[in-house]
Amino acid sequence: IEADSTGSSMEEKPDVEMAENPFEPYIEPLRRQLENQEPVFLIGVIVALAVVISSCVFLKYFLSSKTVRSAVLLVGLCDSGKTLLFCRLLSGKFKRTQTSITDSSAPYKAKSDRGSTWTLIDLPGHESLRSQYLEKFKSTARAIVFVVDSAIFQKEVRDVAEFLYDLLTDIVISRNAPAIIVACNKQDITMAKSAKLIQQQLEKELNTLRVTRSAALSSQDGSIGGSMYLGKKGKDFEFGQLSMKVEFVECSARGSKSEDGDAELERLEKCLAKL
Ligand SMILES: Nc1nc2c(ncn2[C@@H]2O[C@H](COP(=O)(O)OP(=O)(O)OP(=O)(O)O)[C@@H](O)[C@H]2O)c(=O)[nH]1
Ligand SMILES: [Mg+2]
Repeated sequence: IEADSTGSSMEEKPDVEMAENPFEPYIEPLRRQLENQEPVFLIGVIVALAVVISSCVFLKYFLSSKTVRSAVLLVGLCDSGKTLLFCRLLSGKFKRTQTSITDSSAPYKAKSDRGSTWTLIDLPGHESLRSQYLEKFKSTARAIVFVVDSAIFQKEVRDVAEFLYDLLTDIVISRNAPAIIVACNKQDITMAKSAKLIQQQLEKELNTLRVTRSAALSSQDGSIGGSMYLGKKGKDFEFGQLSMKVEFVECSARGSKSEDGDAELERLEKCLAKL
């Protein structure tokens, strides 16, 4: 039985090969045609093919990089108001919140004529979670809303600056250069610091941090361990020196009329409309 079955399969083999190559009758005439052509014609065909292939590769890369970076991240220290801002931006309504332990996301339609839709993502601010969530979403960020509690800014300035430093010197973030919007939240509280003052104090604090942190930088291109040098060497740090645009806006996710009233987010919404 074994000999029989092997014998029959060997007999069938040439038939299968014939059937598998339907282009066989065309190959020989094509080869003859090509042999008769001028070499210049052949080079032209090869160049044209190369152009078509490289255009396809370029288009695929260009389109995918455009579509992937459509996230607007809400980041900041614990209790700065990210989750309330997230709710207000999406529905306009007030919501009681609890400290976030995971991310949440939803489509956000910008208030512009174009009406682009971005994915708004609320990240947890807790120290032990914030870097792992930033790592997860940073490459998709079209914009990063860095939320600051303006009412207790003085007390938190060092922590705020440290977090912002990590974010601004991140290699992926500085390469993609998403818009950075520093939302100086809780402006309804009387003690709240203004956006201008927060910007000045952060520039000062980041300047100091740069001295302590950059002592660790050694490589020639200024990058080591996934971080870049902040701003321009030999000059006091200013946000204008960065590759990304950094804007400071005042807002209040709670609003001056507390839970019943509307939030005050016009300037933040305007920034998001420009993306
Ligand atoms: N007065 C005032 N309170 C606010 C404002 N925004 C948020 N809050 C309050 O601040 C507290 C913290 O707000 P959340 O939105 O939960 O803060 P969060 O940044 O998400 O905090 P984590 O999830 O822990 O990172 C809540 O009690 C909010 O009601 C604001 O603009 N003004
Ligand atoms: Mg939260």
